[in-house]
Amino acid sequence: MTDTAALEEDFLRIVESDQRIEPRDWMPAGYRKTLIRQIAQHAHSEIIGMQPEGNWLTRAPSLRRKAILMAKVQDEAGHGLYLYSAAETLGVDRADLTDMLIEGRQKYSSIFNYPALTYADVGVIGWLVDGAAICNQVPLCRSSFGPYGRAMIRVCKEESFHQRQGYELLLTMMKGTDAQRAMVQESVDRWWWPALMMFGPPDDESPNSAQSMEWRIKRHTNDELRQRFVDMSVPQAEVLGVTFPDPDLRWNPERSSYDFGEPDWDEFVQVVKGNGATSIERIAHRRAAHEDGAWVRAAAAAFAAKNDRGAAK
Ligand code: FAQ
Repeated sequence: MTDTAALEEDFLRIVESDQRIEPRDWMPAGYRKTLIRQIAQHAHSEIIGMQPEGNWLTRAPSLRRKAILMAKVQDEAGHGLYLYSAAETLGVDRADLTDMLIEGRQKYSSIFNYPALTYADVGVIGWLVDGAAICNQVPLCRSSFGPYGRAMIRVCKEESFHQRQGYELLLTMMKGTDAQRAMVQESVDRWWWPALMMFGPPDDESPNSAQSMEWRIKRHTNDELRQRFVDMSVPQAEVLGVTFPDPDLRWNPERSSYDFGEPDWDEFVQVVKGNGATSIERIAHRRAAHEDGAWVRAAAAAFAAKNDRGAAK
């Protein structure tokens, strides 16, 4: 057996016995590449994902709502930072990842290419977008790569709070006026299908799933998680008093699950290609924030260099 074959066998033994691969362990080049792609895309999503709700911070209807929203948006920044740190353990530099994002060479979640048009969107993003994120990310806590799985544990705890604050906001609005109830329903109508698309393309069109499942980076397929999300969301919608814009949504007693319609996959492809309603604006905003922050990075680097010189004396 060659050295590489022995290393690969050892790697697979660790993965298949549900132990963790750590940054200094040997790993196949494809495993490293897939993780960098997925973790970077995930980190970018958290950072770009601050924008739709961040847009409402100055217009929150009360101090309480503002404090909650500010905490949530700051949490998303934190998630981005844990994830960039996890990616860095694989030998990439977060500055390069940021460059790839703002040059359009790396993706971020399709969901953040839709605008947040009303205050109900803040609640619906918490309920459905964070809800979908949790559904996808709880299994990632058991991802085979140690730093990613451990980052996910904390992220999921915080996402649970995000989901609850969104649902609580919507419950409050649904107890309000007819105009508030109509605003919630209109928002649900716009976000439902994009939320289903967050889970990625259908399994038979998902080029990465099979290998990522074998490596236990992903623990469930895109369609399995999409189904789990639908099953979890329908009873929540009933309690809230809203409906989902899908005439094919109905309980299937044989499967003990809900049947549901097909998302518009052409729209998904267009959004992922950068043709979403807010795609240009999101990247322009991220680029401007990055450029505006250049002085902070320069100051931090100068401070670190000064400390290094002090330590060397
Ligand atoms: N958007 O072969 P697959 C959040 C790409 S949560 C854009 O199935 P994979 C919290 C995919 O990268 C949102 N691109 O890929 C929050 C691949 O690209 P390639 C972020 C998508 O990786 C809430 C190609 O399509 N969560 O931010 C999408 O096996 C509220 C083929 O797809 C994560 O990133 C999409 N929706 O499965 C923040 C979770 N779906 O190969 C603020 C971690 C697929 O051309 C406010 N990621 N693509 O480069 C994952 O679990 C997986 O990467 C999937 C995709 C499931 C997203």
